[in-house]
Amino acid sequence: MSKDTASDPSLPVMELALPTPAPAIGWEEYFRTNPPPSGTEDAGQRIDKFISFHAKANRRVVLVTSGGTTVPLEKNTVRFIDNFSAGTRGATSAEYFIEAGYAVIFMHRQFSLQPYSRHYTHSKNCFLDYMQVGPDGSLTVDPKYSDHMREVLGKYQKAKQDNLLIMESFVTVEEYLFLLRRFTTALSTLRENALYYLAAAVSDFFVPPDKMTEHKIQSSGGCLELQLDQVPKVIYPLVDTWASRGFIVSFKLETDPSILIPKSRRALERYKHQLVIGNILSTRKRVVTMVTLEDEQDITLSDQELAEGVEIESRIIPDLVARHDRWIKKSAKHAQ
Ligand code: 9Z3
Repeated sequence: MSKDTASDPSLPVMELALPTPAPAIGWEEYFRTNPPPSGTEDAGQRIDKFISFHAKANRRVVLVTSGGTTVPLEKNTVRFIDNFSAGTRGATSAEYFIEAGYAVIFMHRQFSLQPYSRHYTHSKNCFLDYMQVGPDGSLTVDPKYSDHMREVLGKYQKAKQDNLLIMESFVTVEEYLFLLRRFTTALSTLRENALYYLAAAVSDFFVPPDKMTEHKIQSSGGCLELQLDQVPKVIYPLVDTWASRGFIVSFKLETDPSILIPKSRRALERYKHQLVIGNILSTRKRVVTMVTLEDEQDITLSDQELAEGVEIESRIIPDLVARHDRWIKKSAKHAQ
């Protein structure tokens, strides 16, 4: 709350404004006091089936989270706060994981980019621009695009035929948290064969249901002052319990390059997972840094590679697969 408003009781204060900062809620209390959003269990059962299908084939499975979460400000939501992410990182990575032989659980923000279709959605072209009508009235793909489309279509159909991709969506941070717990717990049955690739941009702050207005906030109430509670850091239980034994990769997004590596390393020390991929908002498509407790390695694309359309995920995923190989071998050695 701003000083002026706090000291002048005659000024209107919205229902959302709180006088003192609320203490951060722990993850156990969060899950105890919030009911699971509808659809969580149905999605969980679809994922159970997918995992057991691939467990029989002894195939590795990766959970890719992708896109940004929203934080609704009203129960009947008109307004919400959003986190930045188009879903490019997650959708692109999912394709390269499939190419590397993994089955992919793609947990994404509704309407953000998806594997394969990403080549044609959210682009400068409307999908109709890829079509043409022949002299006989038949509808075909414009030959300018057909080579590329044939290649993408082939990969998409193969992924579908081999049941290598399942997609489930979230919108709010609450839906994200409940799905994440459900899916990681299910995937942990694969132990070291599971990889967790947490690329979604997750809100750090939210309005808990008991502090949320039922109806649309009225502008007639004056300035809107918001105080948001902290979202519980679920990466603690994720590493410790839900996904234990799997290879866990989180992303760190910063805008100030000078804090990227220290903050990535601090996350590793705190949560004790295997790898943080650090990226800077403005250069995220050209350079990322693979940070472990021991070292850090940049993956960088040259200007020429960028101009040729090389995607940085085509370098990130093979690097991760090699790390995951080593993780599996190391765990097998320990077990002997
Ligand atoms: C990322 O850092 C992703 O690489 C991007 C991808 C969101 C930058 P796009 O989808 O963008 O290609 O447009 N994801 C994680 C972002 C995040 O919120 N990280 C938190 C943090 O940095 C930890 S969960 O503290």
